[in-house]
Amino acid sequence: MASGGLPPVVYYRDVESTNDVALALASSGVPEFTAVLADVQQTGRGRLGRSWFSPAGAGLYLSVIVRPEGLDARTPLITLAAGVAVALAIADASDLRVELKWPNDVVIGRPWRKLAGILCEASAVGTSDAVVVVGIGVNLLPAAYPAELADRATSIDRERGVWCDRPIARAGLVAGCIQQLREQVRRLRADETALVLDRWRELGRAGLDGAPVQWTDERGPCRGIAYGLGDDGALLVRHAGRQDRLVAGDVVWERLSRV
Ligand code: BT5
Repeated sequence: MASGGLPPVVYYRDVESTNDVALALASSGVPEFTAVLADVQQTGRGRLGRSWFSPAGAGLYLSVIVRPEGLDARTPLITLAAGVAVALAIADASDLRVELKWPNDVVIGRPWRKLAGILCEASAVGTSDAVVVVGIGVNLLPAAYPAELADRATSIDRERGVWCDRPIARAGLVAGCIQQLREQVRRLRADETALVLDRWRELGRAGLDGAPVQWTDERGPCRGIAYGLGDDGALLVRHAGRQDRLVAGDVVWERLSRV
């Protein structure tokens, strides 16, 4: 189906992972921002080999094809741009006050609960067929989360609570995510990267403004203070009297996320 001038959205009822379908589709030459949408995923995945709980009908499982042509060194910023896009699309569709947790989880409340996660996967890097698939999982309706997620995950409809007289408009949110992603990637291409990063800083300010954090790197477990987002997308932290840049991995916010 195509709507409102958007590239095609290919719909499946049941898939292993929408990212796999999109990666396969990308090699067939479909236009940029072609998307794959499913009702349920059997093996939805997160980063670092983790899984994404994807129950039937309760979430949005969407993968969008981005062609990094013209982005060059800005290609890694697609992951932050995707966080901005999904946070803005959710806020627009639901009026919820969502926030970003580095690098691109969409979270809400105190302590943070995760409303949406994003997994960017690249293929054919360095060739003219290079592609980045932006996989977006958004929890729409309350679901029977596995025990380890019960107090860390939430859904749009749960957060809207009494204000919610009808379920979130799924098609509108799909279109919003794709349009916002297209806009944020356009900004990266047009050398308006600062606009994307400043939007990220606004949405993520609670976690940047002197927030105590923990992470693990080659030196072992570390503690520090997060104080900003670098222009290359790194999380800036003060640690043991010096300044560090975290470029990947997991960070725990001591006062904001559940440790
Ligand atoms: C992510 O990974 O947050 C990326 C999730 C991307 C999912 C989409 S769905 C469409 C596309 N197709 C796919 O196969 N994947 C993408 P990460 O930051 O590693 O977070 C994963 C962790 O989030 C898990 O280990 C759980 O702790 C938690 N989690 C799993 N399912 C969740 C859910 N439905 N809601 C909230 N948290 C969840």
